[in-house]
Amino acid sequence: MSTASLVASLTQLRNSLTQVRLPLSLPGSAAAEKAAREMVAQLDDYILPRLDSLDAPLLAVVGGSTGAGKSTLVNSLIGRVVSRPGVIRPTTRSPVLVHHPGDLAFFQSDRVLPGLARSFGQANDTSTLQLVAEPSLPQGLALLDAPDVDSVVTENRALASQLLAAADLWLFVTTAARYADAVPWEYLQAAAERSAAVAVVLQRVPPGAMGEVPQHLGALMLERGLGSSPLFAVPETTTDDRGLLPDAAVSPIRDWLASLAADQRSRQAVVLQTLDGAIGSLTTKTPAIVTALTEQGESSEQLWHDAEKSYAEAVRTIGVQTADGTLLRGEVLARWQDFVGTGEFMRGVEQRIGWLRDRILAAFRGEGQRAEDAKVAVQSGLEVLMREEGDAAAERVENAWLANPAGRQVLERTHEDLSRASVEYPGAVARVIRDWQGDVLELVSAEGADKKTGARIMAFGVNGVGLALMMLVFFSTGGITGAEVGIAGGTVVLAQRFLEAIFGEDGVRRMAKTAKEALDARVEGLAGSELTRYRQALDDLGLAPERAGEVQAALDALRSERVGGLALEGVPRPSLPTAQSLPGAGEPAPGGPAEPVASPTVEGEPAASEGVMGLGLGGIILPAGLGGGPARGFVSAPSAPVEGTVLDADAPQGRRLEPDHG
Ligand SMILES: Nc1nc2c(ncn2[C@@H]2O[C@H](COP(=O)(O)OP(=O)(O)O)[C@@H](O)[C@H]2O)c(=O)[nH]1
Ligand SMILES: [Mg+2]
Repeated sequence: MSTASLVASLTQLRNSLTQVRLPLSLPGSAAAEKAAREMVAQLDDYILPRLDSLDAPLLAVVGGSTGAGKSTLVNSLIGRVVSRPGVIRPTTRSPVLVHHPGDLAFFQSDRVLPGLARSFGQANDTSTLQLVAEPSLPQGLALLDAPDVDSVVTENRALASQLLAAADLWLFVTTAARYADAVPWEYLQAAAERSAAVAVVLQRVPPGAMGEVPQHLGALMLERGLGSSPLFAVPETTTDDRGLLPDAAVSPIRDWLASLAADQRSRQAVVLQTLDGAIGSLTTKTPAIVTALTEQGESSEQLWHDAEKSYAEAVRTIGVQTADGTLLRGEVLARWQDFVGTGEFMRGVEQRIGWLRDRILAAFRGEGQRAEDAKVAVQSGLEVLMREEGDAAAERVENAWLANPAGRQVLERTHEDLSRASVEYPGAVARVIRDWQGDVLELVSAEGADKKTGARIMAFGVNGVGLALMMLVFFSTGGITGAEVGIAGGTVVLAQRFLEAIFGEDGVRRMAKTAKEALDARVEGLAGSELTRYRQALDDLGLAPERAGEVQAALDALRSERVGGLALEGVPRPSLPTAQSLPGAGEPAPGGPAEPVASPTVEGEPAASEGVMGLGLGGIILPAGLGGGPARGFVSAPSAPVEGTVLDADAPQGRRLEPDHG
């Protein structure tokens, strides 16, 4: 795997994630949308810039809850006040990044955290990073004092998360009084899940609790996957007039940081661990986003299906009722009978067909107002049917959508009244009927192209012939059989005989079929234009059905890039520093020199020392004593021996503990 191809697949993932829109609020969609946003931010703020310059300085972000002593810690590590400790809260102050002057270029550019402006003086907004150059800080290490993770100010919290996501190393600060609080643990848990390099600083431990509290926190860390992270316990002391802690209280932390900074391989180990963890967490978080995208698409599909189904039903109902005789009732029948003449000729149709024919022919010759009335009756009969079915279809869709959370959301968002047919519908219905009547007349005229037939049609008038054809259509599935002929049936038989006399039996059958198909097609078109309202409402959601596949493809590409974890071309994975490699860490442990020291042990559980995957420095580190004088900063580190001691729960405070091999 080359860095370039890893960067390419990460960029592909980034670009597809920026397109993620989950407009329907479904279970998990808000979380997935937030995750996608955060993943893009982490790619931009950290992963991509870090891959671009693996040897850039290590950024240690100091995070934790309000008043935990983050600013105090940063100041005490540096030996001067670079970040004002907060007294009045909540305050919005730009986060302070302390760096070696030689590393300025790395932090001044938009290589990391490109969304934040840079300032060299105090700034008071959450979109600026205040840069402070500090010559005593070792080159290759920068400290960032982040806002409170539990700030009451939303932007502060968001910025704290963003900064922690951009950290090579988290220096997580908590206090003896509040280390069990939920919010900081959510962050620590998240760090553990993506195996970010973490060190925990436990502030303000009362002298009497030195044996117990760090041990308990260590056990919690071990339980939650942070067993390989070092835990620094800082005793409760008074701060000096500048608000700094005594040097001895923080020197183990400073020495540890300095030793990391001094050793390029250790630095790289930290970077690779966090980077690998961050990339790994992208691959574990992405499937939920693909699922969320798929679910949005499926919901929208389901809603579209509901709409289509309902309109298909309307089309079917109209199709059936324009053929089964339903229409040949009331006005249509009355006007048709007015037209052809009523009364006695309805009797004995079959026997007296010859007489009837003469009667009908006579009636057709007399067309005029009566033909017009019958045509209007046909129009309004069809209109009533289509409008009723149009409203019923809309109502069915609305009910189906109301029964579905996604449907309710679409109904709420749309400006259309989807509870009934569209305002254009009645006009469209009238047009469709007129057009169909036009189709029928055209059909009749076309048949009339044949001279003999044409002459007959002319004799009766195109309108009358067309009307007879419509009557036939309306009863085409009515199943007329001699014995069962009712009044409607009788009139239709009349029409049929009449038409057969002009066009012949086959011709009539063919024309009736063509006319019916033309009607069905027009009704289908009508439903289609009503359906556009639903299509529009769903399209307005802005879902892109191809998105899920794109994100999945990017994920697959990334997965195939990092089979077996991050191992970059030309960047050998360094072995991680162990406690023994720290200056002054004492003799190697008798059982195994490579083991880290004194992981917090919990009864019945294995010591964290068995997993040397983290910083390789799990364990609890206590200060040796508090007589160390005022804060002195990094100047003399790391040549001075580490003053920290590693806690043994059973040993008196301040004595070294040999590794626990139990
Ligand atoms: N006595 C004492 N005060 C501390 C200690 N650490 C922090 N403080 C005080 O606690 C308050 C909050 O500290 P600060 O560093 O601003 O916390 P932050 O919100 O995490 O940055 C300040 O007034 C500090 O002076 C400590 O170890 N001992
Ligand atoms: Mg602070």
